[in-house]
Order: sequence, then structure tokens, then C-alpha cells
Amino acid sequence: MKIFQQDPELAKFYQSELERQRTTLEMIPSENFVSEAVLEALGGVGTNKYSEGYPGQRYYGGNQYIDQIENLARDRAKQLFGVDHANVQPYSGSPANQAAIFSVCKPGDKVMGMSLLFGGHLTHGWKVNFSGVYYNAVQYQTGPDGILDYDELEKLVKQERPRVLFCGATAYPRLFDYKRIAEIVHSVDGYFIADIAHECGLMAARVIPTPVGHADIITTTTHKSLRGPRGAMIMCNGKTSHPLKPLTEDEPMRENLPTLIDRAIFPGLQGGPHNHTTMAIAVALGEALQPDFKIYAQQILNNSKALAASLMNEGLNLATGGTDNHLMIIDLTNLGIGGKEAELALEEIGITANKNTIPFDKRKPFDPSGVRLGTPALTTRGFKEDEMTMIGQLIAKTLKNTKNETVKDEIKKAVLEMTSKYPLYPDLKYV
Ligand code: DSN
Repeated sequence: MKIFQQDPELAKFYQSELERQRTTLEMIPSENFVSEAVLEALGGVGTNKYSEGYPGQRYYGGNQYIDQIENLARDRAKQLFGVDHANVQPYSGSPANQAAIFSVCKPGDKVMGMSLLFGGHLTHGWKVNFSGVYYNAVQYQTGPDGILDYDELEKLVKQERPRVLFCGATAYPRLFDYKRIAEIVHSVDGYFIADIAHECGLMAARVIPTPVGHADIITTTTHKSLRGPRGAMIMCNGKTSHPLKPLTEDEPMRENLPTLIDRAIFPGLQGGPHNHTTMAIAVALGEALQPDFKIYAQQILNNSKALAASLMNEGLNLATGGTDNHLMIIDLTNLGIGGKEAELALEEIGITANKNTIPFDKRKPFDPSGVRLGTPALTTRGFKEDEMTMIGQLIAKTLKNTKNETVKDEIKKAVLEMTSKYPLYPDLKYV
């Protein structure tokens, strides 16, 4: 209640946001609810400290305890994913991808990634992003069924010979064949960067396959299915990093990715790490190493399957015909509404989701033909298959009745009742 005592005007906004989170169904697949331990870490004294450099090699004094925290975070990431090296300093996913490219590319080098319009990410070479402005970006897309066509990808890679190929997506409901992608990229001596931000928690728990052993560099945020603070990590294999010394001519890049990545983050792109975030990442990684994290991750998948089945049972179409991971995209074409109207109608009944393009969308990205839904946040709250089936029915009814206020009011009541059964941060209050 300290904020309230000092600044009641501001505190009331935070209380309202807390209430919004408590009383709505959070179905944006990139969002989640962190533990109270992670919240405590984020609000801690790490934020007071400058620590430019890396553990044992800082440009500021007084880092003996911060070093221990960062080392523990790095060790936990290495253990969880089975990699040689982890950098936990990227401020978030976009800077992590910027650093991954910067570590192995010169400006103008060819960067290839899945188009944003087919589920990729801005930082994988989208034209207005740094990755499309400072690099020679080539984008790939899915096949007509919305699923990545590996033969087509291979043809394009052989023709374009990219320096870097990104694989990873924000709106792709299927799994990637990392082994095949590695073979394709390595056949032209390119670097394979797997951006696992969305599925990170599922991979940490090994409920879906990981790109470890196939990708050269792995980037991830820490706040999506991994359920940590807003932040990011970059992982790879290779020789021990010597981050304060550039590589010499005779040190091969591929064997020295740890050094290249560390140097790309600092001094390449960032200054001091956000130590309160590092602390919270360490807490979240500690949680992900516990046996019950696997149960949570498996439940995300079970909930996703149940939700997809329920939506399809109600006559809704899903892009690619279903899901293998934590998310799905409703193709609204047969309902005669656009993504903007759908997102708004869902918000009105208490479900938070976001509009999204579908593969080969005929509408514009600001009002596309799809809505993206995911199950990590509701799984954290405790929802299981039966509730997901019911939520699928409520979503279908809403989307078929976007202009019917009476129907929407009834659904809103049902949503409120569901959320009240799963209390969120019961002891937290700002006002
Ligand atoms: N904005 C994230 C998402 O919602 O998927 C990707 O960075």
C-alpha cells in the first residue's frame, strides 16, 4: 500500500488493472501470471544496482551478490535446456533477437524469417523493423494449408543462401521440424536461430521437442509460457565465453558463439543488465525445474486440445485445422466478421484475446480474418479441460452474436462466475 499512501491517483489505476486480470479470462497466448515469488523479486533491490559486464568481469564495484544471482540464473537456464551457455541479460525478446543477428551478421547480410503475416515475428526480417531495414531480409511463408512446407523452404534457402535463418513464430499452431530446418540452413553454411519465446515453457518441461542440438542460437523471452518476468535469454553451445575480448582471426565463429553472443549484448547493444529482472528470471527458472512445472506444461497442451475441439464442434474453423501447441487461430471467414469486431466482442464479455492474420489473409492486418487464442494464462489459474470446453462454447456463441447485447450480457455473467472460482493474487491490493 506504499504507492497508495504516496500517490493514490496512480494506485487506483493499478488496483483497476489487478481487478481486470482477476475478473477476465486471459487468452492472449503470450501472456501469463507469474508467481508471487517472481513478483517479489521484480520489486526488489536489484533495481538499484549497475552491473555492466558479466559475473566476475564488471565495470562497477559492489557486484559480489549480483554476480551470484546472475550465475545462478545462467546455471539454471543451462540445466533446464541442456545447453553450454546462457545469457540472461537481454532486456526483452526484440533486443535478444537483435543481439542474435548482430553476433553473426554484418549490416546488409541476408536474414531470413517467417513473414509476420504467416505467424512470424517483426524481428525476423519484417520490412519496417531493424531486421528488415539494416539487413537484407527475405521472408518465407507457409503452404496453402497454413503449415510450413519444408521442401519450398529448402528451395528458397538454396536460392537465397541466407547468413541467418530464423525459425519461430507468434501465431503458428503447429510444431517445427528443427532437425530438417538445421539440415537446410547448414547446407548453405548459414546460422540457424530458433526463437522459442512462445513455446519456451513447453520445451523447458519437454512436453514438446526442443531445438537444442539443431539450432546454433536459441532466443526466448522469459514471460510467456515459461511464466517468468518480462525479459529474455539467449542460449547456445560452444567454448567458454570470454566476453570482454574480441575473437581473434584464427578463432572460428561457430565454436565461439558464447563469446559472440555475450559481446553482442554487452558492449554491443546494451548497458547495465536489469538485476531485479535477472533475480526474477532465476526464481522462475527455479520454478521451472520443479516436477510440478511439467504438470502445468502438459495441462497447457491438454487445455489447448480441449479448446480447439470445442470451437470446431461449434462449427468454427481453425487455421491449419487445429493445434499441436498452446495456441490456435480462429478463421472468422465463415462467420462474416473481421478480427477487430471479434476481439471487441470477446473483450465485452470478459475474454481477452487478439485479432490476428490467417495464412493468405484477404483482409488487412489491422482488421484481419482471425483471432488468436492461447491457454498458458488460464492453465496457470487452474482451468482444466471441462472449463476449456465451456469457454469454447462461450466464444463460439459470442462470435455468432456480436451484435446481440442480451446474449453477450448472459455470457459475461458466465465468464465472471468462472473467474471467481479461481482467485488471482488473493492477498494483493494497491488501494
Ligand atoms: N508480442 C508477442 C506476442 O504476442 O506473440 C510477440 O513478441
